[in-house]
Amino acid sequence: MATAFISDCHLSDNSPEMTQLFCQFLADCSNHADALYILGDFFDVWIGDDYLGKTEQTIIAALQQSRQKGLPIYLMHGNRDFLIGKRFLKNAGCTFLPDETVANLYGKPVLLMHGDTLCTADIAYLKFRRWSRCWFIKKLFLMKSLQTRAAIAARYRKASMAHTADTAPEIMDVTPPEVEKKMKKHQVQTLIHGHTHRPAVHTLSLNNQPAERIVLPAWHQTGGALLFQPDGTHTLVTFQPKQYRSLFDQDPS
Ligand SMILES: [Mn+2]
Repeated sequence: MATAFISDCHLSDNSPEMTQLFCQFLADCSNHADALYILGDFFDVWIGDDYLGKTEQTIIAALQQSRQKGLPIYLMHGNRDFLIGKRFLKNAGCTFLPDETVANLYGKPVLLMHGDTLCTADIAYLKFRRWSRCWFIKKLFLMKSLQTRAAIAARYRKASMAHTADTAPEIMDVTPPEVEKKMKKHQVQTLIHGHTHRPAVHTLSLNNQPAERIVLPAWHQTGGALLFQPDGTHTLVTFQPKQYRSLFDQDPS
């Protein structure tokens, strides 16, 4: 058994092969994993729990099925899908995790984050984040028609792409002092996050002890996950659409 972590799947009607790949991965997890953690940007955009397109419906049905099979599923907001609300969580059978949650992984405290707040050099984004997460801004947005919300989301998406293209890569990455600050605050030696789309295991020294920061892969052409074993060892894995094979089938026989 192992615990699986994913983030940045960016599921949408534009990439049905990734939705299908996620469903295969999820079915695999419900047969073999202890739990699944989704650390944000699961969906490419979320304009409200009342919008249920093809992708949303497929995913809710699949999550529900896995939940019924006994797989605990945890979900954190990302910067794209922070409007996921109670109705979705209930329908899908997911437990909500606030950003900066310390999970107990087989006895080891591990800090879980989406990762956007670690990129403190990107001041323009952090300003937008503060504004957009304001409860009344969210409420005002959700009061608008689905059509208007979709149009606003598309406009922000365009602005965000322009911002990404205009901003130096190091500004879009995490700032090491912020990583250390968060890890010290939560007294952990392991941090798992997504968002930057730069999958890696970074080792660092914290309080004179070895520590690590694990960055989850984004789902572009391939899917990817972190598998965390009960003994604390872990692997980042990737898998292809149309040729999915169990990630857990390692029984020597
Ligand atoms: Mn993100």
